Amino acid sequence: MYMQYAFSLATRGAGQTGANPLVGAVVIKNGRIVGQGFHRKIGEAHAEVVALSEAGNRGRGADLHVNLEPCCTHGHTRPCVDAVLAAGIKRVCIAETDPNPAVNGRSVEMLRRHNIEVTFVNPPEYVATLNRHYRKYITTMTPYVILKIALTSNMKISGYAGKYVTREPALRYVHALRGRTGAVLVGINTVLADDPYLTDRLAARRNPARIIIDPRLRISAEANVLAANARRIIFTGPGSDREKIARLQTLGVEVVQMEARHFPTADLLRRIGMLKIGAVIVEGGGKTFTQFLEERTYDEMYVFVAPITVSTGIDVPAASAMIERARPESIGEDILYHVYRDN
Ligand code: AOF
Ligand code: ZN
Repeated sequence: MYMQYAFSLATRGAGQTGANPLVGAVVIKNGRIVGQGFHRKIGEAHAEVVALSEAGNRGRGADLHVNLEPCCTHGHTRPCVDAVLAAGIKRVCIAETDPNPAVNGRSVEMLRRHNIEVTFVNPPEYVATLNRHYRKYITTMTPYVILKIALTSNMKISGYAGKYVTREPALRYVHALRGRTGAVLVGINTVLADDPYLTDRLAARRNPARIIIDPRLRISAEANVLAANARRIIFTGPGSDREKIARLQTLGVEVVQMEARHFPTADLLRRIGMLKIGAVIVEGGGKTFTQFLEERTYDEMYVFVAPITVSTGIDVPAASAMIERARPESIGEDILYHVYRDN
């Protein structure tokens, strides 16, 4: 029960923790909650520290329930194991060890060496999914990649039918997905054609970081996607206009210059990982989507199909092949195919 509660606290950090995990912690003394917390944002206090400081002296002899093994590393913050020892906690219940190679069971050993009981609580079903993004990132140093595309029923990316192919509630679904993922990536063609905002309109505070692939730096400084309500990152090629780069930087835009105009997605993902982004949703257009698909550098894919047909528009044959092995699900009038890449 307490672990379930720790999980629900952990999910409150979704989309905010960047390269860090989702962690919730509860301190229990004599059957009562005396402290609780979650990891709000990368760079800020860890869940255990929040919960333990709320508990204060009541932490002596108490149990700590936390979904992830406490850390023993010095990063933005001091090691949580030290805080656990200092607080006089008697028992630590965890759901999984920290897949970070720098932790990975070391804290469990350390706690046991200090005669603190460590219990693994049989994780309910969703423990495997809770830190799926983090597990990929921390073991590969590249972000978890979600592909998302909206197609007409004749499998084209609409060339003219307006910005939105799908409608509510599929749009709402995508906004929530952006908020949970924490970063959105698009190619420059999509920016020029649609001038999208790529926000999480459901929770403006959680606007995802926005990454734009723009080899020739064709973006306008006034593009909606560059609105200063989140982190904005442009990947460009060699030889892009230096003055324009400087101007974008004064607007707070991060500009990364790659060695070539065309770069493999694997290189791109390594660079995104270096920016401490743990998960990204690739929202097109067709060329960007197809490149990730063909280079097999994605982890999960969402294809929305709307009940309209267009005669022009970009064909995405790779998407039609993928959805053949997916189970369709209705989202309002649209159909969603959700698949994981099979390894
Ligand atoms: C926990 N509880 O709430 C988090 C943990 O740079 P830092 O100090 O934020 O440390 C990041 C590392 O700490 C991260 O890679 C992971 O191993 C752990 N994150 N651990 O016990 C938390 N956020
Ligand atoms: Zn920690």
